[in-house]
Amino acid sequence: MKRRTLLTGAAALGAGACAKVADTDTARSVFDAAEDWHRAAHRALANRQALAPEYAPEDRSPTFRGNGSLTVDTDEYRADAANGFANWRLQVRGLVETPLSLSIDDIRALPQRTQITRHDCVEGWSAIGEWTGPQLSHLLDAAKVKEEANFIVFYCADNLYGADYYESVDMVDAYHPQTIVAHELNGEPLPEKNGAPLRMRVERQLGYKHPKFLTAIEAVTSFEHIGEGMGGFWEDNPAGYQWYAGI
Ligand SMILES: Nc1nc2c(c(=O)[nH]1)N[C@H]1C(S)=C(S)[C@@H](COP(=O)(O)O)O[C@H]1N2
Ligand SMILES: [Mo]
Repeated sequence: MKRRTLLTGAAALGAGACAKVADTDTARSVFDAAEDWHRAAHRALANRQALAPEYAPEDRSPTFRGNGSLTVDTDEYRADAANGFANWRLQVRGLVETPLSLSIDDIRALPQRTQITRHDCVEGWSAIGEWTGPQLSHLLDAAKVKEEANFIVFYCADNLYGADYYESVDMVDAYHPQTIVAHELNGEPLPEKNGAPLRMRVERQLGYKHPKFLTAIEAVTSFEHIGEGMGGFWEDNPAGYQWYAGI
């Protein structure tokens, strides 16, 4: 959490230290530089924390297409689906004080957020849908993420072109209010093609950063050791999509 430390440091300098050290020209220019830097950093962070546009119910696309994996091609998934996903568990693990293993009922019992947003796929299509689920921040707070965690990694049940789908985001996106673990689309349980029973919505990012068929959430310092080390399925792929896909 270097960024947080730096922000705190700059804020502390701005708040207290100035009165004592700003008596010389040198100290003054150092102080001004810190002030400028702090303002710029704060502006950048505020921009990352801004909400994605939300839409009205009548704006929802008549059908929300499925893209990439449309199911999970395993007997286990078929059995889970036939059973209403009663056996599905979402693990919250890694750099946390209290690892969690949550059922779909556990997920439904948390405070819920519903948001109607536009999904933008890098391949050039968009759709508007209404998503419901708990904010990821609730799960992270319940598990008590440790200070040294820099990223949250999402693991999925599906394998696409021979690699397991996964994704990762930084802590700004992880704690963004519109980052939710969705179990409903347009008021219905998530359809299989859209990632049943759980998928992430990371509304300030392009479509490939919204992993479907979610099985685990892991807090890490670095994602170098996961997959090919680039932080996600499409980032690892020769197609080479960017890790940061902010919109
Ligand atoms: N597990 C998993 N998640 C995934 C994908 C996938 O193939 N597998 N495709 C991604 C891409 S590229 C997009 S655009 C969206 C598509 O979501 P949808 O199927 O609900 O339209 O899911 C993303 N999440
Ligand atoms: Mo996509």
